[in-house]
Amino acid sequence: MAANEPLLPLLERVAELLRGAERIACLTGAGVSAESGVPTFRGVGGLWEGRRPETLATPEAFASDPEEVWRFYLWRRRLLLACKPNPGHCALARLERQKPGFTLITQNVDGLHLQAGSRRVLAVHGDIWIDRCTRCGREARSTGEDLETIPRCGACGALARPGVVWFGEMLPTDVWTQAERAAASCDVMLVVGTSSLVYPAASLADVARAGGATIAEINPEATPVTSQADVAISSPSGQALPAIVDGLGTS
Ligand code: BJW
Ligand code: ZN
Repeated sequence: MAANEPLLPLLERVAELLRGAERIACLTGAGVSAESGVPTFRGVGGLWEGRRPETLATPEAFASDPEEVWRFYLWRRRLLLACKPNPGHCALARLERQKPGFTLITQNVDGLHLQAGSRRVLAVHGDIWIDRCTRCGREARSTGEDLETIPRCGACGALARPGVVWFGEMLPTDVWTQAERAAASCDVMLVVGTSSLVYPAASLADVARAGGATIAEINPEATPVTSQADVAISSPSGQALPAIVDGLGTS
Protein backbone atom coordinates (compact mmCIF):
# COMPACT_ATOMS: atom_id res chain seq x y z
CA MET A 1 0.00 0.00 0.00
CA ALA A 2 2.99 2.31 0.68
CA ALA A 3 3.78 2.45 -3.05
CA ASN A 4 0.29 3.84 -3.64
CA GLU A 5 0.54 6.60 -1.02
CA PRO A 6 0.92 9.61 -3.36
CA LEU A 7 -2.01 8.29 -5.38
CA LEU A 8 -4.38 7.86 -2.44
CA PRO A 9 -6.66 10.83 -3.29
CA LEU A 10 -7.06 9.56 -6.87
CA LEU A 11 -7.67 5.98 -5.77
CA GLU A 12 -10.27 7.21 -3.29
CA ARG A 13 -11.87 9.34 -6.02
CA VAL A 14 -12.29 6.28 -8.25
CA ALA A 15 -13.66 4.23 -5.34
CA GLU A 16 -16.15 7.04 -4.72
CA LEU A 17 -17.18 7.06 -8.40
CA LEU A 18 -17.68 3.29 -8.37
CA ARG A 19 -19.63 3.43 -5.13
CA GLY A 20 -22.12 5.86 -6.67
CA ALA A 21 -22.35 4.07 -10.03
CA GLU A 22 -25.06 1.68 -11.04
CA ARG A 23 -23.49 0.58 -14.30
CA ILE A 24 -19.76 0.13 -14.60
CA ALA A 25 -17.83 -1.00 -17.67
CA CYS A 26 -14.18 -1.95 -17.54
CA LEU A 27 -11.99 -2.31 -20.62
CA THR A 28 -8.74 -4.17 -20.03
CA GLY A 29 -5.66 -4.71 -22.17
CA ALA A 30 -2.36 -6.55 -21.99
CA GLY A 31 -1.07 -4.37 -19.14
CA VAL A 32 -3.47 -5.96 -16.67
CA SER A 33 -1.67 -9.29 -17.22
CA ALA A 34 1.85 -7.80 -17.20
CA GLU A 35 2.25 -8.45 -13.47
CA SER A 36 1.37 -12.10 -14.13
CA GLY A 37 4.41 -12.35 -16.39
CA VAL A 38 2.49 -12.15 -19.68
CA PRO A 39 4.35 -9.85 -22.10
CA THR A 40 2.47 -6.86 -23.49
CA PHE A 41 2.48 -6.26 -27.24
CA ARG A 42 4.03 -2.85 -27.68
CA GLY A 43 6.86 -1.07 -25.92
CA VAL A 44 10.04 -2.29 -24.26
CA GLY A 45 10.03 -6.05 -23.74
CA GLY A 46 6.72 -6.36 -25.63
CA LEU A 47 5.95 -9.29 -27.94
CA TRP A 48 6.23 -6.99 -30.93
CA GLU A 49 9.12 -4.78 -29.82
CA GLY A 50 10.82 -3.44 -32.92
CA ARG A 51 8.34 -5.21 -35.22
CA ARG A 52 5.22 -4.09 -37.04
CA PRO A 53 2.31 -6.03 -35.52
CA GLU A 54 0.15 -5.27 -38.54
CA THR A 55 2.41 -7.54 -40.59
CA LEU A 56 2.43 -10.37 -38.00
CA ALA A 57 -1.06 -10.71 -36.53
CA THR A 58 -2.94 -10.93 -39.79
CA PRO A 59 -4.76 -13.63 -41.77
CA GLU A 60 -2.30 -12.93 -44.60
CA ALA A 61 0.68 -13.81 -42.38
CA PHE A 62 -1.06 -17.08 -41.43
CA ALA A 63 -1.89 -17.90 -45.05
CA SER A 64 1.69 -17.35 -46.16
CA ASP A 65 3.40 -19.21 -43.27
CA PRO A 66 1.02 -21.03 -40.89
CA GLU A 67 3.87 -22.95 -39.22
CA GLU A 68 5.70 -19.77 -38.27
CA VAL A 69 2.52 -18.20 -36.89
CA TRP A 70 1.65 -21.36 -34.95
CA ARG A 71 5.19 -21.48 -33.47
CA PHE A 72 4.53 -18.02 -32.03
CA TYR A 73 1.12 -18.97 -30.57
CA LEU A 74 2.27 -22.36 -29.21
CA TRP A 75 5.18 -20.56 -27.51
CA ARG A 76 2.69 -18.11 -25.96
CA ARG A 77 0.47 -20.97 -24.78
CA ARG A 78 3.47 -22.64 -23.13
CA LEU A 79 4.34 -19.34 -21.45
CA LEU A 80 0.76 -18.88 -20.22
CA LEU A 81 0.76 -22.28 -18.52
CA ALA A 82 3.28 -20.80 -16.07
CA CYS A 83 1.20 -17.64 -15.41
CA LYS A 84 -1.54 -17.09 -12.91
CA PRO A 85 -3.95 -14.22 -12.21
CA ASN A 86 -2.47 -11.27 -10.30
CA PRO A 87 -4.13 -9.02 -7.68
CA GLY A 88 -5.49 -6.76 -10.47
CA HIS A 89 -7.45 -9.62 -12.08
CA CYS A 90 -8.66 -10.72 -8.64
CA ALA A 91 -9.82 -7.20 -7.72
CA LEU A 92 -11.92 -7.02 -10.91
CA ALA A 93 -13.49 -10.40 -10.06
CA ARG A 94 -14.37 -9.01 -6.60
CA LEU A 95 -15.80 -5.84 -8.17
CA GLU A 96 -18.10 -7.97 -10.37
CA ARG A 97 -19.42 -9.72 -7.26
CA GLN A 98 -20.00 -6.41 -5.45
CA LYS A 99 -21.61 -4.54 -8.35
CA PRO A 100 -24.37 -6.33 -10.30
CA GLY A 101 -24.19 -3.71 -13.07
CA PHE A 102 -20.53 -4.44 -13.80
CA THR A 103 -19.37 -5.53 -17.28
CA LEU A 104 -15.82 -6.65 -18.00
CA ILE A 105 -14.61 -6.17 -21.56
CA THR A 106 -11.15 -7.51 -22.31
CA GLN A 107 -8.89 -7.37 -25.33
CA ASN A 108 -6.80 -10.10 -23.73
CA VAL A 109 -6.84 -13.61 -25.12
CA ASP A 110 -5.07 -15.19 -22.13
CA GLY A 111 -8.10 -16.32 -20.08
CA LEU A 112 -6.67 -14.91 -16.82
CA HIS A 113 -9.82 -12.92 -15.95
CA LEU A 114 -11.86 -16.15 -15.97
CA GLN A 115 -9.16 -17.92 -13.97
CA ALA A 116 -9.36 -15.11 -11.40
CA GLY A 117 -13.09 -15.76 -10.97
CA SER A 118 -14.70 -13.15 -13.23
CA ARG A 119 -17.84 -14.86 -14.49
CA ARG A 120 -18.92 -12.66 -17.35
CA VAL A 121 -16.04 -11.69 -19.61
CA LEU A 122 -16.54 -10.14 -23.04
CA ALA A 123 -13.35 -11.23 -24.82
CA VAL A 124 -13.48 -9.03 -27.91
CA HIS A 125 -10.22 -10.36 -29.43
CA GLY A 126 -11.00 -14.04 -28.83
CA ASP A 127 -9.27 -16.79 -26.89
CA ILE A 128 -5.74 -18.08 -27.50
CA TRP A 129 -6.72 -21.54 -26.19
CA ILE A 130 -9.28 -22.13 -28.97
CA ASP A 131 -8.32 -24.04 -32.13
CA ARG A 132 -10.63 -23.16 -35.03
CA CYS A 133 -10.72 -25.29 -38.17
CA THR A 134 -9.76 -23.34 -41.30
CA ARG A 135 -12.10 -25.54 -43.39
CA CYS A 136 -15.26 -26.38 -41.38
CA GLY A 137 -15.00 -23.75 -38.62
CA ARG A 138 -15.28 -26.32 -35.80
CA GLU A 139 -13.84 -25.02 -32.56
CA ALA A 140 -12.05 -27.04 -29.89
CA ARG A 141 -10.38 -25.96 -26.67
CA SER A 142 -6.73 -26.97 -26.38
CA THR A 143 -6.06 -29.17 -23.37
CA GLY A 144 -2.57 -27.69 -23.15
CA GLU A 145 -1.08 -31.22 -23.15
CA ASP A 146 0.60 -31.07 -26.55
CA LEU A 147 1.99 -27.59 -27.12
CA GLU A 148 4.53 -28.63 -29.76
CA THR A 149 2.30 -29.96 -32.54
CA ILE A 150 0.36 -27.69 -34.89
CA PRO A 151 -3.33 -28.42 -34.17
CA ARG A 152 -5.59 -29.97 -36.80
CA CYS A 153 -9.39 -30.29 -36.80
CA GLY A 154 -10.73 -33.33 -34.92
CA ALA A 155 -13.65 -33.58 -37.37
CA CYS A 156 -12.23 -33.01 -40.86
CA GLY A 157 -8.46 -33.11 -40.32
CA ALA A 158 -7.79 -29.68 -41.85
CA LEU A 159 -5.34 -27.18 -40.39
CA ALA A 160 -6.65 -25.26 -37.38
CA ARG A 161 -5.87 -21.63 -36.50
CA PRO A 162 -5.82 -19.86 -33.15
CA GLY A 163 -9.24 -18.49 -32.12
CA VAL A 164 -8.01 -14.91 -31.87
CA VAL A 165 -8.93 -11.80 -33.86
CA TRP A 166 -6.20 -10.62 -36.20
CA PHE A 167 -5.90 -7.22 -37.89
CA GLY A 168 -8.42 -6.83 -40.69
CA GLU A 169 -10.79 -9.38 -39.15
CA MET A 170 -14.19 -8.62 -37.65
CA LEU A 171 -14.62 -8.88 -33.91
CA PRO A 172 -17.14 -11.57 -32.79
CA THR A 173 -20.42 -9.77 -33.52
CA ASP A 174 -22.42 -10.81 -30.47
CA VAL A 175 -19.58 -10.10 -28.04
CA TRP A 176 -18.84 -6.73 -29.67
CA THR A 177 -22.51 -5.71 -29.59
CA GLN A 178 -22.66 -6.42 -25.87
CA ALA A 179 -19.42 -4.49 -25.30
CA GLU A 180 -20.69 -1.44 -27.18
CA ARG A 181 -23.97 -1.56 -25.28
CA ALA A 182 -22.19 -1.75 -21.93
CA ALA A 183 -19.97 1.20 -22.88
CA ALA A 184 -22.87 3.31 -24.14
CA SER A 185 -24.93 2.79 -21.00
CA CYS A 186 -22.34 2.87 -18.22
CA ASP A 187 -22.00 5.57 -15.56
CA VAL A 188 -18.29 4.91 -15.10
CA MET A 189 -15.76 3.33 -17.43
CA LEU A 190 -12.43 2.00 -16.21
CA VAL A 191 -9.77 1.78 -18.93
CA VAL A 192 -7.00 -0.44 -17.60
CA GLY A 193 -3.66 -1.52 -19.05
CA THR A 194 -4.28 -0.78 -22.71
CA SER A 195 -2.35 1.46 -25.09
CA SER A 196 -5.74 2.38 -26.63
CA LEU A 197 -4.21 2.18 -30.10
CA VAL A 198 -6.21 -0.71 -31.54
CA TYR A 199 -9.69 -0.14 -32.94
CA PRO A 200 -12.55 -0.65 -32.54
CA ALA A 201 -11.80 -1.54 -28.89
CA ALA A 202 -10.13 1.84 -28.36
CA SER A 203 -13.35 3.57 -29.42
CA LEU A 204 -15.23 2.19 -26.39
CA ALA A 205 -13.93 5.00 -24.17
CA ASP A 206 -15.33 7.54 -26.67
CA VAL A 207 -18.63 5.65 -26.76
CA ALA A 208 -18.79 5.76 -22.96
CA ARG A 209 -17.91 9.46 -22.81
CA ALA A 210 -20.52 10.27 -25.46
CA GLY A 211 -23.08 8.48 -23.28
CA GLY A 212 -22.18 10.71 -20.34
CA ALA A 213 -19.90 8.33 -18.45
CA THR A 214 -16.98 9.33 -16.26
CA ILE A 215 -13.70 7.83 -17.47
CA ALA A 216 -10.98 6.58 -15.14
CA GLU A 217 -7.75 5.23 -16.60
CA ILE A 218 -5.16 3.06 -14.86
CA ASN A 219 -1.87 2.79 -16.73
CA PRO A 220 1.73 3.60 -15.74
CA GLU A 221 2.24 5.23 -19.16
CA ALA A 222 0.28 7.97 -20.91
CA THR A 223 -2.05 6.90 -23.74
CA PRO A 224 -4.44 8.71 -26.09
CA VAL A 225 -7.11 8.29 -23.38
CA THR A 226 -5.09 9.92 -20.59
CA SER A 227 -5.78 13.55 -21.50
CA GLN A 228 -9.50 12.79 -21.97
CA ALA A 229 -9.89 10.88 -18.70
CA ASP A 230 -11.60 12.41 -15.67
CA VAL A 231 -9.16 10.54 -13.45
CA ALA A 232 -5.83 9.12 -14.65
CA ILE A 233 -3.92 6.88 -12.25
CA SER A 234 -0.31 6.37 -13.25
CA SER A 235 0.31 3.05 -11.56
CA PRO A 236 0.48 -0.68 -12.26
CA SER A 237 -3.04 -2.13 -12.18
CA GLY A 238 -1.97 -4.92 -9.81
CA GLN A 239 -1.47 -2.22 -7.18
CA ALA A 240 -4.18 0.31 -8.05
CA LEU A 241 -7.15 -2.04 -8.61
CA PRO A 242 -6.94 -3.85 -5.23
CA ALA A 243 -6.56 -0.49 -3.47
CA ILE A 244 -9.66 0.85 -5.22
CA VAL A 245 -11.80 -2.24 -4.61
CA ASP A 246 -10.63 -2.45 -0.97
CA GLY A 247 -11.72 1.18 -0.59
CA LEU A 248 -15.22 0.52 -1.93
CA GLY A 249 -16.52 -0.76 1.36
CA THR A 250 -15.53 2.40 3.23
CA SER A 251 -17.00 5.88 2.86
C1 BJW B 1 0.32 -1.62 -17.76
C2 BJW B 1 1.16 -2.36 -16.93
C3 BJW B 1 0.70 -2.64 -15.62
C4 BJW B 1 2.13 -2.13 -18.86
N1 BJW B 1 -0.51 -2.18 -15.24
N2 BJW B 1 -0.86 -1.19 -17.34
C5 BJW B 1 -9.87 2.97 -36.99
C6 BJW B 1 -8.75 3.77 -37.11
C7 BJW B 1 -7.54 3.22 -37.47
C8 BJW B 1 -7.41 1.86 -37.72
C9 BJW B 1 -8.52 1.05 -37.60
C10 BJW B 1 -9.73 1.62 -37.24
N3 BJW B 1 -10.64 0.61 -37.18
C11 BJW B 1 -10.04 -0.56 -37.50
C12 BJW B 1 -8.74 -0.32 -37.76
C13 BJW B 1 -7.75 -1.33 -38.17
C14 BJW B 1 -7.18 -2.13 -37.04
C15 BJW B 1 -6.46 -1.19 -36.07
O1 BJW B 1 -6.92 -0.89 -35.01
N4 BJW B 1 -5.26 -0.76 -36.42
C16 BJW B 1 -4.47 0.13 -35.54
C17 BJW B 1 -3.13 -0.52 -35.23
C18 BJW B 1 -4.34 1.48 -36.17
N5 BJW B 1 -8.20 -2.91 -36.35
C19 BJW B 1 -8.64 -4.10 -36.80
O2 BJW B 1 -8.22 -4.59 -37.85
C20 BJW B 1 -9.68 -4.83 -35.97
N6 BJW B 1 -10.75 -5.29 -36.79
C21 BJW B 1 -11.64 -4.47 -37.34
O3 BJW B 1 -11.59 -3.27 -37.19
O4 BJW B 1 -12.63 -5.12 -38.05
C22 BJW B 1 -13.45 -4.34 -38.92
C23 BJW B 1 -12.76 -4.33 -40.26
C24 BJW B 1 -12.59 -5.51 -40.89
C25 BJW B 1 -11.99 -5.52 -42.15
C26 BJW B 1 -11.53 -4.32 -42.70
C27 BJW B 1 -11.69 -3.13 -42.00
C28 BJW B 1 -12.32 -3.13 -40.77
C29 BJW B 1 -9.10 -6.08 -35.33
C30 BJW B 1 -8.08 -5.79 -34.28
C31 BJW B 1 -7.51 -7.08 -33.75
C32 BJW B 1 -6.36 -6.87 -32.78
N7 BJW B 1 -5.73 -8.11 -32.50
C33 BJW B 1 -4.61 -8.14 -31.57
C34 BJW B 1 -3.94 -9.52 -31.67
C35 BJW B 1 -4.79 -10.58 -30.97
C36 BJW B 1 -4.20 -11.92 -31.11
C37 BJW B 1 -2.95 -12.11 -30.30
O5 BJW B 1 -2.99 -12.02 -29.06
O6 BJW B 1 -1.92 -12.36 -30.90
O7 BJW B 1 -5.06 -7.88 -30.24
S1 BJW B 1 -3.42 -6.84 -31.85
C38 BJW B 1 -3.00 -6.63 -30.15
O8 BJW B 1 -3.32 -5.27 -29.77
C39 BJW B 1 -3.94 -7.55 -29.37
C40 BJW B 1 -4.39 -6.66 -28.24
O9 BJW B 1 -5.61 -7.12 -27.72
C41 BJW B 1 -4.45 -5.31 -28.92
C42 BJW B 1 -4.40 -4.15 -27.97
O10 BJW B 1 -3.18 -4.11 -27.28
P1 BJW B 1 -3.14 -3.70 -25.76
O11 BJW B 1 -3.88 -4.69 -24.95
O12 BJW B 1 -3.53 -2.30 -25.62
O13 BJW B 1 -1.58 -3.93 -25.42
P2 BJW B 1 -0.35 -2.93 -25.65
O14 BJW B 1 0.89 -3.75 -25.58
O15 BJW B 1 -0.53 -2.11 -26.85
O16 BJW B 1 -0.40 -1.94 -24.41
C43 BJW B 1 -0.16 -2.40 -23.10
C44 BJW B 1 -0.42 -1.24 -22.14
O17 BJW B 1 -0.28 -1.74 -20.83
C45 BJW B 1 0.56 -0.07 -22.29
O18 BJW B 1 -0.18 1.15 -22.36
C46 BJW B 1 1.37 -0.11 -20.99
O19 BJW B 1 1.76 1.18 -20.52
C47 BJW B 1 0.39 -0.74 -20.06
N8 BJW B 1 0.99 -1.46 -18.91
N9 BJW B 1 2.33 -2.62 -17.58
C48 BJW B 1 -1.24 -1.46 -16.09
N10 BJW B 1 1.49 -3.35 -14.72
ZN1 ZN C 1 -12.72 -29.06 -39.76
